[in-house]
Amino acid sequence: MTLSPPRGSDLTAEATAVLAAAAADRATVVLSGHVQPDADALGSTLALAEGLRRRGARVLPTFPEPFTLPASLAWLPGADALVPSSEVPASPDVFVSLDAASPARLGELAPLLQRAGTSVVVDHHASNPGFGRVRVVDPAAPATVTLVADLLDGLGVQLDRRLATCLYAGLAADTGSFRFGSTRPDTHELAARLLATGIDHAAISRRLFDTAPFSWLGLLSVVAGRATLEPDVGAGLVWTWSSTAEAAEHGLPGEQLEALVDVVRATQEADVACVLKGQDDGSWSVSLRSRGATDVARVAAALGGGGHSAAAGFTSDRDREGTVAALRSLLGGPAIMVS
Ligand SMILES: [Mn+2]
Repeated sequence: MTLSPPRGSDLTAEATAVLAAAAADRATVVLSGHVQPDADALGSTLALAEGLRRRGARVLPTFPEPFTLPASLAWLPGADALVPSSEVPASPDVFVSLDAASPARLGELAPLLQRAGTSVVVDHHASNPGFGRVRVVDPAAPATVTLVADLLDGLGVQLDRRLATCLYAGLAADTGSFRFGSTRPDTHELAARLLATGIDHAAISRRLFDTAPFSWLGLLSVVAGRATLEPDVGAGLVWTWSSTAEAAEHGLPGEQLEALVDVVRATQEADVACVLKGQDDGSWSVSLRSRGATDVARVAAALGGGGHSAAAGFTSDRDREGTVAALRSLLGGPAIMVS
């Protein structure tokens, strides 16, 4: 059986050429994922940085402030060599943005898009407006790491366990462990290549998805217990809330709020699940998930955020009720159903 060439080959050709030239010139390359990086943003950053380093580039992998990683990600190979954003050059030869749907998601690193000799944007968000000089933006890609795998192939970098661990983390996270609709035949082909390097995929998944302190169960019980079902809003809405302060009452860091939506979104009677996460500054970080009938990327975009049709988010400076009210009025509108 002959496998077709990588799907992203046309899309990645120019970026591969730019990165290969940078590596050959021993150029300085700053790489960053989005603020509060997830497994896809961080896995993409670390894998591409390591690949470029092996090809000769001077790489500085970083991410925007706050410069802290959740325990679920801090173990990824290369994470210990991440450079604080304050320590990267303001005008590197190349700046690579990974998994960031907009310049705003790069925080204080966004000016590097202009200040660098050139910029490469690698992303898969449907809401990406198009920014950066060289764009590898494919909304059909299930994860940014699949685009990074294409780039590594183009650069002639051999996948080994270290690279495959970073790529698999992003792939498993963004596909919901290959459950989401974005998973395609070539997604599994890439997973097969990654597993063939000998990675411990069970350990990766356990660390990413199935590890939480015992006190998380207490937080979950409170948050699940106050969930509200509104079956008549759009195709049904279920929402609940928590906060970094409430997490702290349970002895937990704010990162432990992120997995709550994965429980809430199982609600059969609601197409849209929403978790409002109160932040230290009083704003609400809002996670939205769809069971398929609603395009939550459009909902989030209308509220200043972005994402994918089945998983998106936004930040709200309104109070809790005001934020839910804004959400209700959008979900009741006509333009957000998946056609
Ligand atoms: Mn992603």
